[in-house]
Amino acid sequence: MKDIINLINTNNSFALFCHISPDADALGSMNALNLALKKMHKKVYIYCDGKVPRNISFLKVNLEKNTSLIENIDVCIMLDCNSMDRLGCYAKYYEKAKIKAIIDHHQKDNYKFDVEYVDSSSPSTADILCELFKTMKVKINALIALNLYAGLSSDTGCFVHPNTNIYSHIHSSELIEQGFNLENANYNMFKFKPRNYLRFYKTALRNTKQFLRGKLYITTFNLRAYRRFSKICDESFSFQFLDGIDGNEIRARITEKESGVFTLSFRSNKFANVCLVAEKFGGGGHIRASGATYSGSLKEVVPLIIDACREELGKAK
Ligand SMILES: [Mn+2]
Repeated sequence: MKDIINLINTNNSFALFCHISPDADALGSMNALNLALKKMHKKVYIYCDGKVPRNISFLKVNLEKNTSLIENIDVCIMLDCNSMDRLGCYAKYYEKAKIKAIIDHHQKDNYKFDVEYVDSSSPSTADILCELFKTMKVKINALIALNLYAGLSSDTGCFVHPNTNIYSHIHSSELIEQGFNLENANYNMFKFKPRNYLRFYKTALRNTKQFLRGKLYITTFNLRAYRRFSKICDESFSFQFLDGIDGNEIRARITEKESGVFTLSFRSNKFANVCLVAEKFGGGGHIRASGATYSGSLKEVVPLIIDACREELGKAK
């Protein structure tokens, strides 16, 4: 933390980056740091390869598109991710940075950054920033608090995932004290469903199959289904309806985003380490939530997923 504080105190301009297909922790953390640095009269631009999901538009994230601004920046910081490929189209700009820094809570990658503030035991990047701001005595206003709350509550699944700890609750209570609209934030993040949700739900249900005697569910969206639903519905919804079914441990989602290119996402309930499953496909993430990309065909990838999950499930007694 000392190094990050020193970095902030000794530089004046910052470009912040978070991961592709951003979630509330990626965008909320990045925006909270953006607002805090601006309060310290720093020049800050924020970049993300992806749209702000509709249900977190209340975070008021204003993404910068002009990449020529990055050229004269002192420091580039990536948040809530640990590798270049997670930055999507902005990786090449980050790579050219004078000083490369990272603030993150994922398992550390091999890449060497100039300044690193990584705590993989932390439930969210937002929690890490809560500690940083406290130490730096940054006065948090309601909008900064809202962005941090969104990050820490979403990465803990509204305080139910096993990563939830006493600090998630302590930080959250300190943030709520700043007086943002808590009811609105929780409604949008944890209850909101898009208008055409039922159509999406029916298709998702039809495209879900059970394997390994129900321990594994795989939901598939081919290119046609993806194109139809990406307009109406954030894909994260496709996991929610399968949450917590007795006897199930792993849920996998295969989404064909381009012809022959599949995004693989994994979630586990209680014991399976789906980060190891994703790593088999060159991806990564957390023990309970992970992802990867696969190029090939659906016919090939389904048995590979089943094998990888069988091996992971076999480790449990
Ligand atoms: Mn996160």
